[in-house]
Amino acid sequence: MIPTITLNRFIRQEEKAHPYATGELTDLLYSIGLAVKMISHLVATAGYKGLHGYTDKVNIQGEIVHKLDQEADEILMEILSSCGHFGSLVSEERDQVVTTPFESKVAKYAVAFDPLDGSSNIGSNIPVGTIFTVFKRKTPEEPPGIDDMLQPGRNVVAAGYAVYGSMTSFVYTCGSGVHGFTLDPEIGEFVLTEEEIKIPESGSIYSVNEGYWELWDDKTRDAVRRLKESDNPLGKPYTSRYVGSLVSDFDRTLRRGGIFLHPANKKRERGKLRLLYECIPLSYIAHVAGGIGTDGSVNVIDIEPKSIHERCPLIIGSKKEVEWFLEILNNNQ
Ligand code: AHM
Ligand code: MG
Repeated sequence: MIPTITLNRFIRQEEKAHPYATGELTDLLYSIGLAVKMISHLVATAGYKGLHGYTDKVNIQGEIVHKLDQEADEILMEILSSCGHFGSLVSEERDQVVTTPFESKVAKYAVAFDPLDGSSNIGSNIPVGTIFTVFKRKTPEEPPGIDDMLQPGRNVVAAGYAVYGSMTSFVYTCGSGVHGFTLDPEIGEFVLTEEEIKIPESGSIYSVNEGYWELWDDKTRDAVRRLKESDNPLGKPYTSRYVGSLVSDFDRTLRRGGIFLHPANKKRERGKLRLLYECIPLSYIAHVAGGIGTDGSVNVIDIEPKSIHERCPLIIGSKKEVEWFLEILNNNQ
């Protein structure tokens, strides 16, 4: 089969549907696509390039920075800076917001990314990925800054992720449909493989790190226990899958349905995952695909972020399982 629709062609077609589009978002998305191809190559060749170790840095989250985290962050930063359409940028690996000089250009967008999600799995040949969120800057007439980034998921203009696994896939949405692409390494292009992905209404998989069992509250424990028994929407035990790499766990949930959760626990009242570049983009994608992402009380895309590295509990997936889970969490008896 000759691949006829590449990622760039598809992005361009989406742009044409918006008569007032200036091409800046298109260019930004092309750049993310290019950076992701470079990171894919980096991940695939890291073993023999001696990149499977750690740097001597600790990031703002208190995690030791893997060499590949740093390299992936630099690739994204270089490529996005040279394309020039962001005013403010947030990376999991950088303490502060990166801004472009206001005088040089009135850049319209604010971008947040997790350059290499799941990097604790590197070296075990488990899929890792990149996640990104794009907002329009809130006050383009003002110099770029942190306010550009502190926007709820409902304001997202584009969100997506790449998974570097047995194949490299790229999934993104600009709000009208979630679309999936697969990297053809022979021609170096992402090729459209799924248009308008929809999360199944319900699924048969639950996905959670049960090592946190003792730290959960009773309601979370009760809901997870019922997923393993028969007192649940499926009427029989769900199958368990947990990769420990959010992009992979989410990608499976998007395609096969069911529920993924990384809830709050006694040690982490707001969970482990990061709001701006993990929970918001994936919840926005889930929302466009017909699913739900919640923190246990409200939809993640309705949360107003207060800081750039804020954390957020995440319960995400098919409507049926997520709504059922919420009923148990919010049942006062
Ligand atoms: P990272 O962005 O620093 O790699 O951390 C986030 C990762 C997610 O990919 C994954 O869902 C989660 O941490 C796994 O956490 P745990 O090992 O506590 O279950
Ligand atoms: Mg991550």
